[in-house]
Amino acid sequence: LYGKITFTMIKPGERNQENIGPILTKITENGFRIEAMKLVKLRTKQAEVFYSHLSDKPFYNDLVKYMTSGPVLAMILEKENAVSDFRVLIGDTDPTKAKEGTIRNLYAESLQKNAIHGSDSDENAALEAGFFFSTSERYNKNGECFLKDTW
Ligand code: YYY
Ligand code: MG
Repeated sequence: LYGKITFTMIKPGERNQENIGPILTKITENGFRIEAMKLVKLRTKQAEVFYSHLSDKPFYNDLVKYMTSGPVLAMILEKENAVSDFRVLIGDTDPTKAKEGTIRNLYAESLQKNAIHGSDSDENAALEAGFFFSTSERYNKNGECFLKDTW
């Protein structure tokens, strides 16, 4: 499992909601399998914990406010080299620097409202996946629930 999953969320906002279809198409066309998915509105505390490693940054409070302003579409995605391949697919954090055709290049509104999150390491992918989903909400490619004995 380790190395084969990444965690993502389509960020809040009207524009992102409108683009959910095209963004999901990009993701699945690039070989990622959806292992888990749900629309969920984060509580302030949850967003603070999710981004706690950025708590000393000047943009932290605004980031937490934005990320709790509406529901996010949270997903666990499976693919070989999921974390690094997905970071390539979403593009640079700053959409003005994101390569053409990347999700952030196509759909971001600004540096803050940059359309989508992607885990930055296998360790964080596992942590973030567990933060949003229980094992009973995760499905392998045979459509089976990720119960303990199948991991
Ligand atoms: O991993 P990634 O999302 O690409 O960037 P991070 O450095 O982890 O920052 C998380 C999040 O914070 C970013 O997606 C947008 C926002 N942000 C910001 O609002 N202003 C910055 N100068 C840097 C990041
Ligand atoms: Mg990050």
